[in-house]
Amino acid sequence: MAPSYKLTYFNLTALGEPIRFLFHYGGIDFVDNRIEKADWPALKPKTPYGVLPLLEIDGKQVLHQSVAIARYVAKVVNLVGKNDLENWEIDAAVDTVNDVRAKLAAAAFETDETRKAALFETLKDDTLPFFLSRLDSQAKANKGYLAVGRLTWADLFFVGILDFLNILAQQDLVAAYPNLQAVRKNVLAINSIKAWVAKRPKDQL
Ligand SMILES: N[C@@H](CCC(=O)N[C@@H](CS)C(=O)NCC(=O)O)C(=O)O
Repeated sequence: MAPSYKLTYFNLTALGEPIRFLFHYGGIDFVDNRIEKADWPALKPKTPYGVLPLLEIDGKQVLHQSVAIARYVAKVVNLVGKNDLENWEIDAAVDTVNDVRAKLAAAAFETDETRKAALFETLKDDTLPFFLSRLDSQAKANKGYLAVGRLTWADLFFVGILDFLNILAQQDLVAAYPNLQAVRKNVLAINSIKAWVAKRPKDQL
């Protein structure tokens, strides 16, 4: 019997969306369990590290850490590399996207307005051009994908989290990067992903 999956996250794209993309890509049923903010304080102490997302398998095992969960689901849906070196390339692309996320989050969630403005200046002038130009070259070398010259979970990870990164950055991060736009286009052209994006909750961030 096929395993049953329950993904618990907030009503956000953010860290949950790459995992949702992977399930939809593979045509795998899962419960998309979205926690209301009001219910979170009661649930938080019952989670392994006090954060979401979590993936429950067959009501028994509880997996945590969004990237590790995405990698697990990527194996289930066959979007991983063919050998260790390919898997390194895919993992490195995902980790680089996550480095960008961490830098954006540090600025976006800064509460001191002066410090926040300075962090956004550095992002605009240095950090974002540095990372995005390199990621764009990588996508060019891989013909519209982030790694190994074909679709992998790194692409679904990037496009799944991109809406959230754009909210943090207050801009479309790929606007000046045609090869990253190609990655987005390639992922959003996949029928199952297109269908999911068309029907997913609209009130989420
Ligand atoms: N490294 C963890 C980070 C998880 C994380 O920070 N989740 C946030 C939401 S994006 C959370 O649960 N925040 C609620 C809280 O800290 O109380 C992962 O990737 O799963």
